[in-house]
Formats: sequence, C-alpha cells, structure tokens
Amino acid sequence: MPSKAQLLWMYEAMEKARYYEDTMATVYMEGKQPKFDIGAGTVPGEMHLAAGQEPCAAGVCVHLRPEDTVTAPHRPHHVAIAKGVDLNRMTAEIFGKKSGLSGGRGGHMHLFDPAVNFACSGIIAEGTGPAVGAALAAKLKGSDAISVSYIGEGAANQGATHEALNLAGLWKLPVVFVIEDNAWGISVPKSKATAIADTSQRAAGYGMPGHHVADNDTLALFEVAGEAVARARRGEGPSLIEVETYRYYGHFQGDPELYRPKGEVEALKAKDPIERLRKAMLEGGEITAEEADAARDRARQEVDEAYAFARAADYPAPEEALTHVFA
Ligand SMILES: Cc1ncc(C[n+]2csc(CCOP(=O)(O)OP(=O)(O)O)c2C)c(N)n1
Repeated sequence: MPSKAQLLWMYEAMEKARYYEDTMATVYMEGKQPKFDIGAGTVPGEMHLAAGQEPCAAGVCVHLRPEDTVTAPHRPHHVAIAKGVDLNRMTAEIFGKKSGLSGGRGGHMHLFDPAVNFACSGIIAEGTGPAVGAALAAKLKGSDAISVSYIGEGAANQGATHEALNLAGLWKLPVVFVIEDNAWGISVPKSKATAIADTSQRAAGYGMPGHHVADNDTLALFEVAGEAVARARRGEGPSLIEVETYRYYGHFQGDPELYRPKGEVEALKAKDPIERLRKAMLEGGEITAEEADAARDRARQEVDEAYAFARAADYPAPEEALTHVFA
C-alpha cells in the first residue's frame, strides 16, 4: 500500500503530466495553420503526446531516486516529469531555445538531464542498451542504484530489446524493463505485430520475473514496480513489467487516426486513470479533497511557469548552428 505521501506524489506527477500534454497540444498548433506545416510555429518538428499513459510514469518513478537511471522512448514527457527532469529547461528544449537541456538542439524526443540521469530517444528501443549499461556501471561501483528502461509494446519487438533483456538476465543486472502497451504502434494494433497477447510472458525466456498490469491501474503498478525495484536494489536481478495503458492523442499531433475504431478514446476517457486514483485516494480517507486540489493546482502552476519560461527564452544564435555537430 502506498503511504499518504506516495499517493499524493503520484497524483501530483500525473496531474502535472496530463496538464503538460494538454497544454502542449494547443501550443504545438501555434503557427502551423491554416495548412499544417510541421516545421513551423512555436514548437517545430514532430510531437508525440502521452496523455492517458501517466500511471506508467508515476507508478514506477515513485520508487526511484535521482541517482537511478531512466531511459524513455519518443513519447517521453510523462516519464521525464515523474523522474524530476527540470521542467523549465525541458520545455525550453522542446521550443528549440538556448536555455534548453541541450541548447535547443535535441527537441522533444531527445531530452537529456544528467542531474537526474534521464535520457530518451526517437529511435525506438534505443534506450534499452544504455539502461543495461548504466545498471552494469552501478553494479561494478557497488552502488544500489538501478535502471528503468521504458519501451512501447511495438518497440518490444525490436532486436535491441532482445539483446538488452538477455544480457540483463544473464548478468543479473539491476534493471526494470517497463513495456507501455498502449495497443497501437503508430496505426498497427498489437495483435498484428506481436505473437502473444501478454508480452511479459517473454520474461521467462530471459531468466527474470514477468508481471502484467491490467487496465492502466496505477495502484496495481505501484505494488508490482515496488517489488521489481526492491529486487533490483537487492542485487537479485532484472524484471519485466508490461502495463496495459492508453493513448488519448494520435501517434503524433496531426495524425488523422483513421485506424482508430469510433468511440475508442471516449470509452478510454470514461475510465481515466487520474480520476480513478483521485477517487481511490479520497475514499481511502487519509487525503482530503483540499489536499488533492492543492497538489493539482501546484502541478498546473509549475507547468504554466515552464511554458512561460520557454516562451521568454532566447533562441540560439544562428552562427552557433554548426557547433556540437559533426561537420
Ligand atoms: C528503430 C526505429 N524503427 C522505426 C521507427 C519509426 N517509429 C517511430 S514510433 C514507432 C512505433 C512505436 O510504437 P510503440 O513502441 O508501441 O510506441 P508508441 O508510439 O505506441 O508509444 C515507429 C515504428 C523508429 N523511430 N525507430
């Protein structure tokens, strides 16, 4: 059972991630109309939002410390937020500004914050290897730091995932692999891309425990992730967790979503995980509506401040365009 502090922490992280994504959905369209121009506007480039997937971030990262490593894929904001990435500099990075995490050169799929050991990549499954490498480094140093590697259910079929899981299992490294199964790999349903319905069953083939969390359930994930993280810290090796989660927006902003069955998103929103967590918290009796509202308001204010910071920030000077690149 999560403590009161852990419940409030997860709720605040989820509210922050949701508000961040909903704000981004609006900001992203600035300057891209009337004809959708992906390179124009306040936030140039592709945009992948994770509204609906907040449990995966909060239910795992609540167990982590700054020195633990997290790698995330191309849909990274909810995880970055839960890992404690500097929200001002993250937003400035996404806006392409000089004060961004990588000076505005990386954009939303390439957020790096060494202060909290967070990285992500637009190459799917790319983070699995570095997470295993960071876990090996922690083990060799005799520290009890661990790694968490987030991938989508589509990326779970990428070759790099197999290599990383195998090595982590063989060397009993402190890694937790989290598969965010949002049912779609772009427009391809999981049933057309994956031979088995429950990908966590693959864990046995890598000599590690596998766990399946149904229905985007934050509290169920909290328990399973707590066990997996503790096992890794004790030096007993890796785990694989698959979470059935949802994605409310398209694969990318501007996606016509012709593949989606009508009414799917509305049905998903009817069992929204943030509302469910809030209800469970209040019914538990330890947390009042005022405390929950205060956490939500704090989260939204922090997000508003981050967007204001990014808007006010300067762009890099054009003459710096060729620094930090291979020429
Ligand atoms: C190695 C590699 N192959 C293909 C792509 C193109 N691509 C981007 S996202 C994506 C689908 C990813 O699906 P999933 O892992 O389920 O994550 P989701 O988008 O659902 O969050 C693909 C094929 C890529 N970025 N990297």
